[in-house]
Amino acid sequence: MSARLDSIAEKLDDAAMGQRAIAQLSIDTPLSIADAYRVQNLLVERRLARGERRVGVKLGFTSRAKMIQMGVDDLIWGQLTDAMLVGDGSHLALAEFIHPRAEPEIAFLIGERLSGEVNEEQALAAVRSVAPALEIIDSRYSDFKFNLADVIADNCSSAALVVGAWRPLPGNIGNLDVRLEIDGQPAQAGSTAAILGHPARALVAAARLVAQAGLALEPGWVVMAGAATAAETLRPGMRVRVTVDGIGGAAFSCDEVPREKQGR
Ligand code: OOG
Ligand code: MG
Repeated sequence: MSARLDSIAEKLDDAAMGQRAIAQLSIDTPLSIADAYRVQNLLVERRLARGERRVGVKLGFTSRAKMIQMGVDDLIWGQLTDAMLVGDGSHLALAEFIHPRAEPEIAFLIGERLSGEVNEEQALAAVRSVAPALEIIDSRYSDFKFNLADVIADNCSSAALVVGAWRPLPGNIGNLDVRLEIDGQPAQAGSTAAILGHPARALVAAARLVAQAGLALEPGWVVMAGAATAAETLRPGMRVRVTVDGIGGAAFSCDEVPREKQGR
């Protein structure tokens, strides 16, 4: 293990734990994509060493809306742990994050081990159920500014996720309306078709990418397919809901931020 990469992982971990943004690495510590994934692994190892458990993976930048919002041009994947799970309908403590945003997604629950080169039919056959989901992303970099290597090292801005009720895969998930509401008002609208043309392709990509890292999508794991629309910045007291036609909804509300965290 490279001490240099581990010290970068430590810096990112400290930033997340202390809710303090750091400068993007590419300014003075540019990383290759391969090294960025090594840093991500070291970062996740730190979480596992604290007792967290792997619960799945997430895809990032599977939609044009997200690529455009963040100014990047390739698919990325990150790792999810149980500490990131937030119950549907519950409160999110904003003080635990730096500058969190929410985005509407769909989540797959893996029923059968999936890894390597698979086609869309094989990928969907390995799925036990599907759910509407909200991802809470929180870049550890100032102003949410990063390049691909930066964001990969930062475990793809993973911070928390809210997964709605699981249900069997409906007949066709290729073009379902996805809506994000804030305080009861429409904020973002899209379609599952925005996710790589069809969200099954996110599963295909996840199976291929984890295999390159010597892993598999394991039964019981969650795969977040990536946001169908741009993300929205969270503010104290906000109520956030996703609705995916034919799949259902999921929601959370933001707590008020304690006084000492205000004005950051
Ligand atoms: C990186 C994470 C991207 C998605 O769904 O596209 C992502 C970020 O936007 O900070 O989770
Ligand atoms: Mg996401």
